[in-house]
Amino acid sequence: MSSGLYSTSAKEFDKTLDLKKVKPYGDTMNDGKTQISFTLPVPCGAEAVEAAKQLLRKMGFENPQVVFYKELAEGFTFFNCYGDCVHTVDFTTIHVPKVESKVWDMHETDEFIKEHIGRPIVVVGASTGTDAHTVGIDAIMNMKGYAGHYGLERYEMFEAINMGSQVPNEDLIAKAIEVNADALLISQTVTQKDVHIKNLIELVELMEAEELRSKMILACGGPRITHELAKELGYDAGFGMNTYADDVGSFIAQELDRRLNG
Ligand code: B12
Repeated sequence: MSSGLYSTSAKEFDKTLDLKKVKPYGDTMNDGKTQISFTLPVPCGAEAVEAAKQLLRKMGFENPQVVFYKELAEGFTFFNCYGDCVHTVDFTTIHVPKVESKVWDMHETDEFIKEHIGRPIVVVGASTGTDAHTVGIDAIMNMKGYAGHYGLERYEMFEAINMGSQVPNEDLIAKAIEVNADALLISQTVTQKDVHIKNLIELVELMEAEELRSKMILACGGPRITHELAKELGYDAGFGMNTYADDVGSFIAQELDRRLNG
């Protein structure tokens, strides 16, 4: 939803909303009500609850309340808490770099490819490196898709090859050369010790060494991926949470058209 649409509907809902001073909404506008959960490495009990409340105050929450707590394991306590956030952000100054292409559904994208490219677009996808998470790349590529949005395998005008997970960058590149891919789709879920950055950079370096980088569209995705990060790492686009095949499919179609037809 665009910020413009959001501001219109929320302002209609409550005239006290000031987009220059936005804070969390709970029961009433500007109440700052926030739910937060965390674990402390202390034994479960009254002292643990007091420690959680003191921490909430230090985090900037007024009226801190622990509404649920439970021992996770000996010496560890998990908390669900509420507090009133006193801080605000200026929503009107926020600018987030995003993929700029128009988002179409499967039929619109297929029609565009027929008309402008005239042949199926070949896409190879994988979850690379040690990353074993397959659900994200499957959501984008598999026939059944995700949340009611068909995946690229379902498209008439995409030839989609999903290599699965834990695919070494070298194998991905070999497949891309074998099938003469137009685009590569990389999924990265695990970000511990920035392993996703390492894997993503390594792929770009290998492609550059093979003089392939400019010949293929390169997009990555995952829960911690942003378009901004992807661009920084040398990718053409990055997609985060709540992405569907519609987003990346229409991006690839428009980008390939731009490259082939100017
Ligand atoms: C299922 C799961 C697993 C399963 C994976 C099974 C499988 N076949 O995929 C198993 C049990 C194997 C697993 C293992 C591990 N996991 Co795990 N796992 C999860 C879990 C619960 C769900 C992930 C998921 O499927 N999400 C649903 C999909 C649809 O969402 P998504 O991946 O974000 O994809 C969407 C977008 O990101 C985007 N997208 C994704 N990829 C791409 C690619 C492109 C090209 C595009 C355009 C878009 C796109 O589109 C998708 C649809 O909208 C998450 C926690 C959570 N609730 O998210 C932890 C989580 C991801 N796992 C985590 C961890 C730490 C691990 C392990 C390291 C645990 C361990 N110590 O062994 C191992 C790592 C194994 C490995 N070598 O990779 C952490 C990652 C933390 C981090 N930031 O690094 C999480 C967040 C859990 C946590 N809170 O700690 N895991």
